[in-house]
Amino acid sequence: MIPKSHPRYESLLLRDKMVKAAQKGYLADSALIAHGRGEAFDYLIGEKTTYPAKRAMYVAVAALLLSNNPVISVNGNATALAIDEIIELADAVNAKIEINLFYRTDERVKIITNLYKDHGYKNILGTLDDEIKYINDIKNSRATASKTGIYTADTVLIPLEDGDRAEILKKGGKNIITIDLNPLSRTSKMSDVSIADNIVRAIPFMTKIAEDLKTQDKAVLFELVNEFDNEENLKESLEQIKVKE
Ligand code: PTJ
Repeated sequence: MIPKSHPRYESLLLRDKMVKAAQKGYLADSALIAHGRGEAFDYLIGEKTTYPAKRAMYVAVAALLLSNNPVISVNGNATALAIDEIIELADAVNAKIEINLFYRTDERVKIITNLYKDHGYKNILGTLDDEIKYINDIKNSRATASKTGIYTADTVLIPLEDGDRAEILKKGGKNIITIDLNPLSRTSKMSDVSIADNIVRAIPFMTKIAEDLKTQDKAVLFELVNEFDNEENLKESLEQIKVKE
């Protein structure tokens, strides 16, 4: 039991979620290392959502709302930290949710599938009984793509991942959005819209933005997307990292 008065309460709560998820057997062995890297970046931005991250979130939500087949790709870490919030966002922007794991095993896919179902989300994709295709140029387990999900998606939201998938999916004509605390990660650099924020803050904020943007004219959403410069925004995100005593 973590006392609420602890100065690092929020951070300890997230660690606890990760430890419990590891005990349930659905995290990758290196998931806690990835979490630690995220923690370090979060610490350096003051554990707050920055202005460039907010700007990227508005653009990301606009892009999701403008898409015909948007998909949220989920791995072990994203599920452990924000399963309910991911389901809410999917509902808000009418996106599908698909399991995509770097360290894919049938056992992990089974546990994660059941978790989404237990949390009220029945149509999870990327499962053992889904029709799975493989993206040619991805040479690891992240190549899996559900026929009705990532394979045919026009926009894919990829939280918490550093690798070559974003670049390859983008080359395949998809619009790629990432949530990654590390603005220097390969995935952040290769994506169309990169949100340098903690997934636990970003996803609920995006759901709120969706409620607002849904009432706007489509022209407003197009303007948001068209005026955005990801490279410039990433530079600003990097400037938020302040090392001070
Ligand atoms: O479940 P699997 O098998 O797909 O494996 C998942 C991990 C996360 C282990 C795997 O994708 C991996 O090794 O990822 P990386 O290459 O460590 O990249 C994870 C990225 O997420 C890093 O750039 C971290 O900075 C970032 N990150 C970690 N925690 C958070 C985060 N970004 C946002 N919110 C976080 N809470």
